[in-house]
Amino acid sequence: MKLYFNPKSRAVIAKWMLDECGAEYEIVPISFEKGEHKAPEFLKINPAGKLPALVDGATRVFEGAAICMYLAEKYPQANLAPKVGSPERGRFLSLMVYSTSQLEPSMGDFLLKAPTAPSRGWTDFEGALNAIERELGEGPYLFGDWFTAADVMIGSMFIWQRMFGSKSGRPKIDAYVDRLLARPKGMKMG
Ligand SMILES: N[C@@H](CCC(=O)N[C@@H](CS)C(=O)NCC(=O)O)C(=O)O
Repeated sequence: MKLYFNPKSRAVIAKWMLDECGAEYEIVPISFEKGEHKAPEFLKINPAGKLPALVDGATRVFEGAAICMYLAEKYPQANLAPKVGSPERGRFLSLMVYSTSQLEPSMGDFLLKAPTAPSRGWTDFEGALNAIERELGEGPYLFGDWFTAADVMIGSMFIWQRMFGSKSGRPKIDAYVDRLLARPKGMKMG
C-alpha cells in the first residue's frame, strides 16, 4: 500500500489513520514545489491533484475521509468503525462526511475571516462547534470510550486549527484535542 505524502499537507491525517490501523505501508513523497501533485501520472491516481491519495494494489482512494473509511474496512481488527448494520453505523458515516463537508469549510471561513453564506451548504464555525460539542457529549471520544476513524477526521480538523495558532475556544473540545494529541500514534505535522 502506498500513501502519497507531503508532511505539510492533509496527508498527515491519512498517515495517522494508517498508524492507528497498524498497517504496513510505503510513503511516496510528493513535492508541491516541483508540482508533482499535478503531474499526469499523479492525476491518474487523484484527478483533483491533491494529497492525500492512497494506492492499494488495483485500488486507488482519494479524499481523506474516503481513505479513512477504506482503511477502517480493510483493518477490522483495529476496530476503528462500527460494523455495517450496527446501530452506530449511521452516526459514524454522518460524522465522517460532516468533518469535510461542514466542519472543515466552516473552520476555513473562520481562519480566513471570510463570511459564511448559508447558501454554500455549510454552517458557520460557531454552529459547527455547537454540533461537535453535542456529539462529543461527555466523551472521551465521539463514541464514548471507543476511539474511531470519526475521531481521526473530526479531531484532525481541530489539530489543524492549532497548527494555525488557535484553539477552538470550547473547553470540552480543547480537552478532547489534547487527548487525541496524547495518543501514542497521534497526528504529527512536520
Ligand atoms: N478534501 C480534500 C482536501 C485535499 C487538499 O486540499 N489537499 C491539499 C494539501 S493539504 C493539496 O493537495 N493542495 C495542493 C493543491 O491544491 O494544489 C481531502 O480531504 O483529501
